[in-house]
Amino acid sequence: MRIDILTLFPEMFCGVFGTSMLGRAQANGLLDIRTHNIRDYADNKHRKTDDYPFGGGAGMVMMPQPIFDCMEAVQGGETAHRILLTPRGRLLTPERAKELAAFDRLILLCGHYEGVDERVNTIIDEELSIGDYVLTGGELPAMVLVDCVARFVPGVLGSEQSAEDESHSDGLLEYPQYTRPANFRGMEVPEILQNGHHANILKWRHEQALLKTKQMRPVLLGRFGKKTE
Ligand code: 4HQ
Repeated sequence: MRIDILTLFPEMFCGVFGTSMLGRAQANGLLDIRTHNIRDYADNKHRKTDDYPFGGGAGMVMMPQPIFDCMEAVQGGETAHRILLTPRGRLLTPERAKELAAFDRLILLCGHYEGVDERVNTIIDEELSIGDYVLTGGELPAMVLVDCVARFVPGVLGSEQSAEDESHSDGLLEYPQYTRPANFRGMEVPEILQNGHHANILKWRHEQALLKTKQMRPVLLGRFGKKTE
């Protein structure tokens, strides 16, 4: 899968996708992540990319011209699913991330300032938000999206590991995990994990996941149609 990121601040991405799982996925050819500086496409002599909002108001708005030209150059006549990161988009969910992982090409547009000229929406397929808070730009949301989607690209996670096992995939939060030592500063690993049978361990983990979800995110139980008793 190829992912192009259109941004005014490509330096923010330096090193982010080169290490750990995504670094390996890129080395293996599973992922190809490229950043593009929107400013390089500004056709005015000062390479200006933003301007005052029509109608007045605080802040600046990203101009359509550099974004349109950047998008056209990067897309290059191929098909790609084009996403704008914005707090007014639909919330990114694990279900949507899994669907996005099936595209051959994604193009992510990171907005800055007070937002982008509304006409940019004519070259966007989908608006996505990573949460109901406002950040200074769409770069961090783009990184979150890339990471979240990449986990669903076959082969990106380790050998037998799959994104399906993880938190949220069954609608529940993760059960508690332990590693050695069995006793750390007097804190014992639950007996069942040390000596329990596999079926009992699975049952215990499910119960713990339900409990944790009920405590921390009760709304998730309703959303995935889970019973709490
Ligand atoms: N921003 N989820 C403002 C976000 C955001 C979010 C991106 C900040 C767009 C103009 N994006 N710019 N939350 O806060 O996606």
